[in-house]
Amino acid sequence: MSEAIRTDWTREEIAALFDLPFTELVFRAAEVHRAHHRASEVQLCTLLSIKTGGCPEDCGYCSQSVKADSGVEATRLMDVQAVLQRAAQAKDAGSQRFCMGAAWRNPKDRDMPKIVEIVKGVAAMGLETCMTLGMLTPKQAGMLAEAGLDYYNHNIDTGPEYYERVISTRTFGDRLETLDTVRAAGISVCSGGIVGMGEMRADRVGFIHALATLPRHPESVPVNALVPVKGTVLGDMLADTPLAKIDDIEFVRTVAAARITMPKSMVRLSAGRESMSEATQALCFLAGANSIFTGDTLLTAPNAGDDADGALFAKLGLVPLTGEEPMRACQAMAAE
Ligand code: SAM
Ligand code: DTB
Ligand code: SF4
Repeated sequence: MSEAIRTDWTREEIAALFDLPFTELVFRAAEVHRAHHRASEVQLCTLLSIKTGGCPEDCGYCSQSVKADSGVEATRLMDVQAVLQRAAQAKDAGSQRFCMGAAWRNPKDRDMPKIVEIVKGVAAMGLETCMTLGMLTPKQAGMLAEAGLDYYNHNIDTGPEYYERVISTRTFGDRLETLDTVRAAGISVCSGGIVGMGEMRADRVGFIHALATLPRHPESVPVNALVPVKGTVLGDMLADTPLAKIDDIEFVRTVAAARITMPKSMVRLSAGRESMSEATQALCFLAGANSIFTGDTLLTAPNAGDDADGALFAKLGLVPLTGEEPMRACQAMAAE
């Protein structure tokens, strides 16, 4: 089971995983999960939007695009102290990683000193740090690395063929370039995407394929279910064609394919949990998801909330992942 980590997956192989009988697929994913992680442990991450709305990009799913009529108010970049206060609250609530998002196409150089201060402050609290700020220059990535940033989130969102149907202001290639820049700076990569944007299964195969064939797999792979926001292109499309909503079983298949192809990565069950049943979430954990966002809010959209998550964890016998790296945890268990 502890086969070598592969980055040479073919689309045909990944399509064949999706085509497996559901129980066979989930069983295989659960086997891979157990070989590389402690299956009852789930990483808790907290999100904060440090700069909301007014984004010049036209991502069809996003409430923060200037093109969306979503009612999200544009704000300026938060003050360092205000961010640190929210990070402290997240730590008190048991979060391991603090993920900060900005509605930018890319940060401006004049924003960087404040961003650097924020990274240093959050890291000093003993939290893992993650930022998602859009495209980066090598110089900006270097500044983040030097500040001690642990992870950079930059999603490829969907398969390469469907990308231009969702976003026109940048290309799939632009996304890959920033991922390269982040890697080259020595920052760990968080990259995933969104399921349920009206794409076909072949696009979901292409999405997993693109991640699983990167020279190194992203350390974190967020799998979001589209949160349909009124006033966004995709939110409105979904409201008009409810059948386009992703089927729960197909969502779980996508999680399982991510787990099997990227065995060591943390697979994050991300946006969309607030409208997912406990049973679907349980299937996702069985299929290898081992990370979630906690709290009542994602960036602008509602999240499941700590009370619901506490109850779910108790019901399923899940526990928060502690600071120990999953692989080291596995090896320690094997040595016992
Ligand atoms: N502006 C930066 C960027 O796009 O890289 C960072 C923030 S952006 C909001 C982070 C990610 O959130 C997007 O890449 C997308 O995958 C996800 N996201 C945004 N809106 C979403 C929605 N309505 N449903 C699900 N995921 C969403
Ligand atoms: C990711 O893949 N999902 C998070 C995080 N990375 C930045 C964001 C989800 C956003 C959901 C919609 C919203 O809150 O506006
Ligand atoms: Fe801007 Fe990011 Fe939203 Fe796209 S996903 S509109 S880049 S904030």
